[in-house]
Order: sequence, then C-alpha cells, then structure tokens
Amino acid sequence: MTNDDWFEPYKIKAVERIPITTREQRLAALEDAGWNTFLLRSDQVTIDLLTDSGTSAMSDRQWAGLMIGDEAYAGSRNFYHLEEVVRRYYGYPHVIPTHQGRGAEHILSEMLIEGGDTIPGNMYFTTTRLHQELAGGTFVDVVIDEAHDPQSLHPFKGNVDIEKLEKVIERAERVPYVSIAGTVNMAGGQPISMANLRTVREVADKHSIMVVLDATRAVENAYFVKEREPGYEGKSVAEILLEMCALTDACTMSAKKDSLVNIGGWIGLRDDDLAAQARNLCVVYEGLHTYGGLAGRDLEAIAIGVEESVDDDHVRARILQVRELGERLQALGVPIVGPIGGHAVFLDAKRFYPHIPQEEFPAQRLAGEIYLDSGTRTMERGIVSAGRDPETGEHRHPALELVRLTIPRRVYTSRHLAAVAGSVGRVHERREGTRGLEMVFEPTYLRFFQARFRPLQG
Ligand code: P61
Repeated sequence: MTNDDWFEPYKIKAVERIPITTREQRLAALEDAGWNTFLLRSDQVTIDLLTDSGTSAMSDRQWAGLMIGDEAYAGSRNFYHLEEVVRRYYGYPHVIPTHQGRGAEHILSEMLIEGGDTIPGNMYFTTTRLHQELAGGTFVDVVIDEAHDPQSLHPFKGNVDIEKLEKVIERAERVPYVSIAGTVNMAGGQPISMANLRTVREVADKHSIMVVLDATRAVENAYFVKEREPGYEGKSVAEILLEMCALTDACTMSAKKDSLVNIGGWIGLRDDDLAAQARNLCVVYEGLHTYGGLAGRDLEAIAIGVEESVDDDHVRARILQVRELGERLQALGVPIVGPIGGHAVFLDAKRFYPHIPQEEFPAQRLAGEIYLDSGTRTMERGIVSAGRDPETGEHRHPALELVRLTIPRRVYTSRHLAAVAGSVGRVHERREGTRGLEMVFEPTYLRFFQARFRPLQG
C-alpha cells in the first residue's frame, strides 16, 4: 500500500456527540480557565487534540475484554494475560503494572537513582525528568542538535549525540542509566534509529551502565524505523519493536498511548533482583504487584490493546493520519515542526508569532487563540512546559516553543482534521495583532497543568 491509498482498518460502531459552541461561550470558558487549555472542561471543547494519552477509542474486543475482568485482589488472570503479551511483544521477562506511566517512572527512578547522579537522555520529558530530579538526580540532554531545530528534516531527530553522551559519562560522578525515549515527545514525536540505539547500547556496555527505554510510543518509533531505516522495510512493526527493546535493560510504559487504553502502565525489567525491588515498591505506591493500581478489567484491556497496537495496518493508518493533518497545515503556510511526528503535529510558535517574546508565552497564547477560533483544544509545549531550573529558579528557555495538536487513536476522521487545519489557518492569517500573556498563578510542580494566565493588553 502506498502512502496515498491508506485507510483506517476499522469501522465505527459507537459514536459520541461532540459539543458545538459559540465564540462568546469559548471566550468565557477560556477566561474561566486562565488561558490554560488543561483547565477547560471537555464539555467546552469541540475537537480535543490536547493529548493522545488515554483518549483512544477502544475496540469491540477490548470492550468485551472488560467483561472478563477478574477483580481478585491477588493473582488476577488478566495480569497473567498482560504479562504474557508484554513478554511476547516487548520481550521483558518481568512486568510490573502501574496506574500509568509516571507511576512506573516514580518506582524506577527511586530504585535506580542516588543523590548526585546524572541521567543523560534524548531530550527531557516533563514527568520523567521530574521523577529523576525528585530521586536526587540531574537530567542532561544528549539528543542531537537537530532535535532542537524545528526546521531540520533529519529523519531520526530522536537520536542521541554519541559524543555528548560520552562526555557526560566521563564528567559525571555516577550515571545509573541512559534514559532513551522512542519516540521523543517534546521534539515533535521524533524517532530514534536502531543504528543509534545500538551505539548507545555499546557505549553503555563499555561503562557498565543500564539503558532504560521510555516505551510509551515505541510502536510508533518502530513504524518510522520500518519506513526510514535501510534494512528494516521488510520487517513487521512487531519484529522491530522486539528488536528495539532487546537493546535495553528496562522500560517504563504509559499504556495510555500506543496500547489503546484509557488508563494503565507498567515497568519492564530483565534483572531478577531489580524486578523484586520494583514489585516491593509497587506495593508501597501503586497496589499489589499483580494489579499496580489498576482494575483487572483495565489489565485485560491493555493486554488486548498491545496486540492491536502492533498491527502494521493500524500503525500505518495512525501515522499517516497525523501526517495528513501536518501536510494540510503546510499547504496553508503554517509553520510546523518537520518531519511530521508520530502522535502529533507541532506548530512552531516562534515562527507563527515572531513578534511575541518567549517570556510572554507565545505558544500558550496560540493554543488559546486556536480554542477561541474553533473550540479545538491543543497544548503548549514551550517555556511553560519547560518550567524553572531547580538551581537558579529562572525560567528554562527551550529552543522549541511549540503548540501540540495531538491526535487520539481511532477517534477523529479526516473531516475533523481538515476543520482543525482550516481553523489554525485562520488564526495564522490574523497573527500580526496578537499579543502575549502574563502568568498570574504558577504551581510548584509541572506548572503547565495548572498555571493561569492573562492576555497582555494593547
Ligand atoms: C502526553 F502535558 N504523556 O503526551 P502518564 N513518557 C512519555 C509521555 O508522553 C508521558 C509519560 C511518560 C502525556 C500525558 C502528559 O507534560 C505532560 O501515563 C513520553 O501520563 O503518567 C505522558 O505517562 C507519562 C501530558 C504528561 C503532559 C505530562 O500528553
């Protein structure tokens, strides 16, 4: 199948009415929400592109799976189903369920990181870095420079700069593990290549350091490898996924993304002793190690979701639907991050609003303007998301000042996405008079979720 004749490998069995609002209603809602799209009620949102996390449509098989949820406190049969499926597709012998990805990150960080440790990784992710810092570590970005350039068309912008990695390891007191995400969310859903991951593995082995994968969107990464990396075109996504994970010692997983469920996560481990420790921390923070904060029915939905997620037709349709939105925006002259990523299209707010300084939150403003135009909800991924440096207390100034249009899996049609593109195009046409925002409330942790803003006047 070429890129032009793809279609969704499913038909729709149940639908949900979406709210249609007026501009006046949206303005009132946005003001109530302090210009933060996380604080809108979903009843005020027409097309919800806030996130692909927990927002996928489950299949009829997954809904049927809920009915065979075994709600035993200990040893639920659905846990063993999940364990078997994760072993088969991700290859980790030990599987510890958690309520979601950050539950897995919490346990893994607490287990592996000591005060003063350095954790190199291919660009930060908000929750991942916070758990590394709360455990006493410092995250150091070793992604290639191209990842910070929205206009670079490097096919693997998630790659690690091996020289940077070697330098960080040489200078650090201790490096417990290299933190690898596939795909890299904050760079625009960009993949890491198998060749690069293999080199990371070699460097880590040389220094006896673990490699920990954030497998949240590893299925999407595997698709890009199949599409772009010589030697992989004939392999299935499932084969590539297994090969990727085989290069790593452990993983954290938010099943809310690739695995097509509304809640859940897990830790994958190879080492028996670490697995025993992780199970022990699981009972402290999450719940017994065979449910990890989830219901038996949730575990079943994840197990079935994993199987569906590695289907080549499914992943192709998912990635190409995202690409279709990106190409529509490009055709309208809207500046976006290239190459178009796996889970989302990212608008380049620095080029969209070149007249708004970063300290006046151009991406936050842009997300607000898109909501005002059409009721489409998006997410800031720039200076607000980057937070403050824990040592200096100053804003971090990321090179990327972006708005993410994230596509839930199996939820929206091409017409929905065409409407979104039209709306962003209109906002782009009126870009010149738009001013920035000031922050009027700033929470301590992960401020982007709850911060409040006011438009600057004039
Ligand atoms: C998202 F604005 N992502 O992209 P949890 N790793 C990776 C993720 O993408 C991820 C987690 C770990 C979300 C939800 C979210 O700054 C934000 O299951 C690559 O959400 O705990 C989550 O998994 C954590 C949105 C998280 C954010 C943090 O929309």
